Order: sequence, then C-alpha cells, then structure tokens
Amino acid sequence: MDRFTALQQKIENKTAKVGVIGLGYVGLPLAVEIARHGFTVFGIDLDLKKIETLQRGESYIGDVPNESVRPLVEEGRFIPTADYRVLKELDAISICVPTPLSENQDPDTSYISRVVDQIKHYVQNGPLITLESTTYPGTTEELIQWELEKMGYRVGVDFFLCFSPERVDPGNNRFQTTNTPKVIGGTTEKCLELGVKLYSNFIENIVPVSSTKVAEMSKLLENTFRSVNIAFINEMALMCERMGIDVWEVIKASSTKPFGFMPFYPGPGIGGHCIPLDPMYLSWKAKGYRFFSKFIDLAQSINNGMPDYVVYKASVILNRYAKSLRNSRVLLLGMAYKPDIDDVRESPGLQVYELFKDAGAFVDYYDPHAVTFKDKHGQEVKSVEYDIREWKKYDIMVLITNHSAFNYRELADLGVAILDTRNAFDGIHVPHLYKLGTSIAPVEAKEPSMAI
Ligand code: SAJ
Repeated sequence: MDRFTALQQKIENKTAKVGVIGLGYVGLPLAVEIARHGFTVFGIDLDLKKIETLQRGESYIGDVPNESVRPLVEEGRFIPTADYRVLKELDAISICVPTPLSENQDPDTSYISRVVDQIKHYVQNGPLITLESTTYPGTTEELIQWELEKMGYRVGVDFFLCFSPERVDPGNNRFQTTNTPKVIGGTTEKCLELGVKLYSNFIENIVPVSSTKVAEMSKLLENTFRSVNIAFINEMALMCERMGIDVWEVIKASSTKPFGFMPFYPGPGIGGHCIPLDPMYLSWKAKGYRFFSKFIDLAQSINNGMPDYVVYKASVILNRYAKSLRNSRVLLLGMAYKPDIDDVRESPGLQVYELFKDAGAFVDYYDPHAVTFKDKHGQEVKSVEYDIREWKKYDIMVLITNHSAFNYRELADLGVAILDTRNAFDGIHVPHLYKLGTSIAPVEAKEPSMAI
C-alpha cells in the first residue's frame, strides 16, 4: 500500500497520530481541538514550563480553559512533550511556531527552519506536514519542500505538504478554532486531498485553494488589509483634530451605511504578534520581485507614529494646566494590545510608557489583565493596584486599552485630566476629557502672577 492510501485510511479511522509543534495561542487551541475530535495528539514545544503546565492538565492560554486540557491529558489523547523524537511516530504534523521580525524588520523564519531540521530526521514515515505560521508566499516551498527534496524525498509521494494559515483572534468568544473557516493549499493534488481530509475532522468549513502560495498570500491580505485600514483611520483622526471635527462621531455616522463600508477605529498604535509584523513579510518578499508596496510602508509609518502622537497630545493637555511633561505624574490605563486580554506583545502602550519616561515624567500603569511587562531595559514593571483614592495624585490619565473591567464612571469622577485614545468614555461626563481624534481648544497666556 502506498503512503498516500495508508495516510488516507489512518485519517479516516482516526488512528493517525498528529503532532502540533509550537503550543502558543495558535498551536494549543489547535492541538486541543484535534484531540477533542478523536485523534491522539502530541503537543511539542521547547518551553519546558509550558509542557509541565500542560502535563498537570492546566492551560496558560486564555482561550483554552483547564477543563479542556485536563481530560485529554488524563486520557492520553493529548501528550505534551519537549522531545522531538516523538516525530518518528507521527502521521501528520502541524507547525505553529512564531514568525517574528528581525532587528532590521526583515522576516525571521528561523523558528520554521529549526523545526524543519528536526523533521528531516523522521520523514521516512511519509507525514502530512502543514505549516500554519503566517509567512510570505513561497515559504512552504522554499523552507520545507526544497529542504526535504534535497534529501531525496518526493513531495506528494514520500511526504505531503500543505499551508493553512491560522486565523486565531485572541479573546474572540464567537469565532474559535472549529467555527472559523480555514483556508488550505497543497503542494500537489494529493497533498491538498490529505490536508482537507484531516482538517475537516475538526474544522467546520475548509476552504481549499490551488496552491500553498495562494494560501500564504490570503493570510497576508487579511492582515495587511487591517493594518492599512487602521493606519487610514488613524490619519483621519489626526485630520479631524486639525479640522475641529470629532472623528468618533464621523465613524459612527459612516457606519450606518449598510454596504460598502467597514468601520475601523483610531488608537495609540497597533499591537499584537500579527498586524504590526505580517505586512512587513509581504513587503519584504515583494521587493524581491522589484515591487515596492507604498501602502504597506505608509501604514507602518502612520501606525508606528501613533504612540509619539499620544505623548505629544498629552503634553499639549498638561500645558493647559501650566504643567510640563517633565515631573508630571502620568497613569496609563491598560497596557495589553487590545481589550480583555493579557498580551502586551508589540503593544503601543509599551512605546507610550517609554516616551513618557524619556520626557522625565513619573509614569505608572494599571491593567487588570496584563499585570506586568518588561521595559526596554528588560526591567520588570508592575501594574499599580486599583487604589483609586490614590489616583487623584496623577496629573493626567491616558486610556490605552479599553478593557471591559474598567469602571469608567469611577475614573471620570476622579476629576483628573483624561486623554482617551479609544473613545472608551463615550457617553460618560468627564470634567477634563480629551480624546484622540478631537481637537483641543486654544488656551490664552496668563501673566505668571495670574497663572492658575
Ligand atoms: N486596532 C486598532 N483599530 C482597529 C482595529 C484594531 O487600533 O480598528 C488595533 C488593536 O488595538 C490592536 C491591533 O490593532 O492593537 C491588532 O488588532 P486585531 O483586532 O487585529 O487583533 P489581533 O492581532 O489579536 O488579531 C488579528 C485577528 N483579528 C481580527 O480579525 C479582528 C486576525 O486579523 C488574525 O486572525 C490575527 O490577528 C492573526 O493571528 O493573524
């Protein structure tokens, strides 16, 4: 029996042993769903702390409760391990490792290459390999297919290769692994057939496409679409400030259009492990074809400039009270890159924090989810306690992340100047409220003796 037929049967009768490499916010939910749908799954990660936590039946990913992990581990259907040698037992491998940027903003695909170096030793089993990490078009071919073919293996015969982009939206209670449509492209027809057969077991809607490049590019289109539109609305916010128009009211009005419009919202910048990074993968690869994307680079510069603008606007606000940034007491409300999660990766709040410190302000932050982070020197910074009586001492509070857990009315009643970068205080009376995307009235000079 050839490898393709053997794999087909193992997937059909669910005796196929599946491996998920990389147990982060993408890999862990995926591994749990595959195991919940009847397969034996080996979860492979180099981080021993993660493995030990999972072996205790506990989870470290907000979207994956302990109750999902524990029974699967106890029944031996989900086997967390740091030992790559289990690859020799696997029939299918999904790769969910990070694809960050290097120091000079180029793609860093070293995590993928390190995994491929391990897989190389175990290809004799003829596994179905599916790359899920977001990356530039051509990665699956260049970093996996060509590497394994150099060893004499034939794709579609000795091993099978697909690309299926992850579509995890951390904190999204409506769309999760099983009910989010999943695009998948195969290197050959047989590769695609096996990929569709496997993933259809635990994902309701599979979207097969003609190649791995189409699948890779579809993911980059999704995230570049977001980055460009977020940058555009950030530019609109600055334009509205200049023109004395409330951008939030404008967005609300435009959103009543039932077709041909999709609202995006201004903010202090973009965070997370995807939107700030993925478009750079695309623009980098396109340059290799002598194609220079203006949209992607412009979006990056606008979004990356937002933290600086927030600090500038705070200085204008403090100036109204004859205060300088230097020696002012600043409280950042929220540090996570988006509401109701604890992830601070690439959060614009991190830059805002550093910029205030560089300007000589005394900066604290409060975040009920992201209770600590590392500053640019690697020093740990802890969230202050929610001791609101203490918070009258601040000269300004800057709302970075509109967590649901905040008591906005209580914060408004403090009487401290607030710079709201998310329109989180919409509808609440705040004595000294300033919003990103709305202008600040001019202030007159007062003789020092008359200064407030
Ligand atoms: N943001 C704005 N204005 C907006 C939307 C977002 O400033 O109108 C900011 C957010 O505050 C955040 C950043 O952009 O800092 C990214 O926001 P996000 O909602 O895209 O969140 P991510 O990166 O966790 O998840 C996204 C997914 N989100 C949505 O589709 C809503 C999705 O694009 C991908 O599945 C995921 O990235 C990924 O892993 O690629």
